[in-house]
Amino acid sequence: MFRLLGSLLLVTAAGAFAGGAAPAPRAAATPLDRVIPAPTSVDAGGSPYRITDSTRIRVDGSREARRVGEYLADVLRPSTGYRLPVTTSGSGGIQLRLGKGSFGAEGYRLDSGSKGVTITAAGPSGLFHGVQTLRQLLPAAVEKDSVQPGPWLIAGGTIKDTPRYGWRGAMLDVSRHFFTVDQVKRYIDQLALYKMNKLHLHLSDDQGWRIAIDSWPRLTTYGGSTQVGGGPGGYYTKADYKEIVRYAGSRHLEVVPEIDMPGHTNAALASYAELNCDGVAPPLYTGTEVGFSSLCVDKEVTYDFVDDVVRELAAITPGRYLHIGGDEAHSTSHEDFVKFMDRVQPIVAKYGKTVVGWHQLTGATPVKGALAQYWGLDSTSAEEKAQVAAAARGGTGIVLSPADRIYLDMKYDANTPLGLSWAGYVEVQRAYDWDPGEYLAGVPASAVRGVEAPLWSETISKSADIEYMAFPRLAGVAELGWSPASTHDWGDYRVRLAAQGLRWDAMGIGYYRSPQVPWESVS
Ligand code: TNX
Repeated sequence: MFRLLGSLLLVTAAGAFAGGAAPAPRAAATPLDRVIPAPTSVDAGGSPYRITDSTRIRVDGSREARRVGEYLADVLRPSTGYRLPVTTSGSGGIQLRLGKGSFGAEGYRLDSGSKGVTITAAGPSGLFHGVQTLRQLLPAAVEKDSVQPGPWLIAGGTIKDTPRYGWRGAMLDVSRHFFTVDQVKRYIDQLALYKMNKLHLHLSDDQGWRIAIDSWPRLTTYGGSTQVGGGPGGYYTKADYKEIVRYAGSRHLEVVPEIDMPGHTNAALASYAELNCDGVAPPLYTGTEVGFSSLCVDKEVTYDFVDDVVRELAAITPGRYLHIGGDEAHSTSHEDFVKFMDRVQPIVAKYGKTVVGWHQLTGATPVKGALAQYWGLDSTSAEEKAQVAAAARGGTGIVLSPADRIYLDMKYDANTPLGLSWAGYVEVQRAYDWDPGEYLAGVPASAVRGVEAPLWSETISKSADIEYMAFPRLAGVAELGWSPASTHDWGDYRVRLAAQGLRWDAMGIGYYRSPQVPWESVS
């Protein structure tokens, strides 16, 4: 079981002063094992490191390490007020090194002592994740955007850390309500704090088509012109989308774009009459019903359309995956659904991408290498679960998004002003307290690729809404995706989570103050 070091570790900063100037104040350094997601191993001890106005961020010669160094400097400069130059020369201070070790592609090692803090990783993603750990070891005030008094202490010891899963995702529904590039970037920054590495964008649904497709321009100019409740909607130009992809990449997240098919397509059907079986375009839709729309499975134009959309989207997506939806196709017969998926999956492969679908894809024939995203509940039928498990045993990878655990649009309780409750209320403990490795009976552990927290936006229309629903649950999802099962312990987690509240306060994130968490108040 994961054990906390106990109460705050009191350390004296005096030993950290090489120059031995004024006596340093006594201050609390955050224990190394207070981090979320819980690291794989923590070996606390030794003197702390103190960041001062003479601290430098030292990187090796690589461009990637320098980029991570600049990112760290951008995080630390506003609140410390220090210059923190990023340099390739000298020793001591904060060092970011690419090197050999058993870290995996995303893991890292952090060593802290009186002379400095060194983060070592095999690749830039590992350095970046190590930097997120370093951030959490500093006082919460480090997250403020004005100069704070410090002192800026990092407890001594070593952290070795490698993620449990390669898929640690969050989905944002930009269709039901549109979110601007800046709003998406804000969420990306928040996801990066917890070492999440996938941003799944739900780019099309009945209420709006949000990504420009040059060969079918009315998808956005008309199909993107509204949203739930009848607001103005919006869409991403290709340049906007590329900017989201670039920004996500700079935070080591891969964008997974979704075009939901064959259902959830009213915005497309309204934009082009020929996509409808009867040749008649329905009106735009601004309600919140699901399951009433379907592309016309028997028309060839449908596959020309899908080919164009997938080709253009794949061309601006450097990531490996393309999500084709497939959920709630209630107005498509089973036979048609299978026919449709048999035609569409090879199109995704043709443009070099790996298919991801909602788990209804397992009711058709997932192509080799496909991933199915499970969004069922405890109460989902044994038959449906067995179908997913059989696909998993046949080689389909599973990403877990159980709706009654990690749907971020579910209300916390009856008083939550936002969100839905069709999957029940999801309080913080319920979102955290389950094991992805053992969640679905009959699914081999090796088939589980990770976890993803969807945020559907029927009731969500601004950043403050996103944040209230995501925090604190998102941190728990991140821990499920990153930390070894052996660290999983609600009693410890809630204490670590409580400390995060101060960071969210410092960042201006308005989170849900769950009564299940012993929040710390500002000191
Ligand atoms: C189900 S989950 C949906 C979405 C809704 C969501 C609301 C899934 C694959 N489909 O269309 O927005 O519930 O919670």
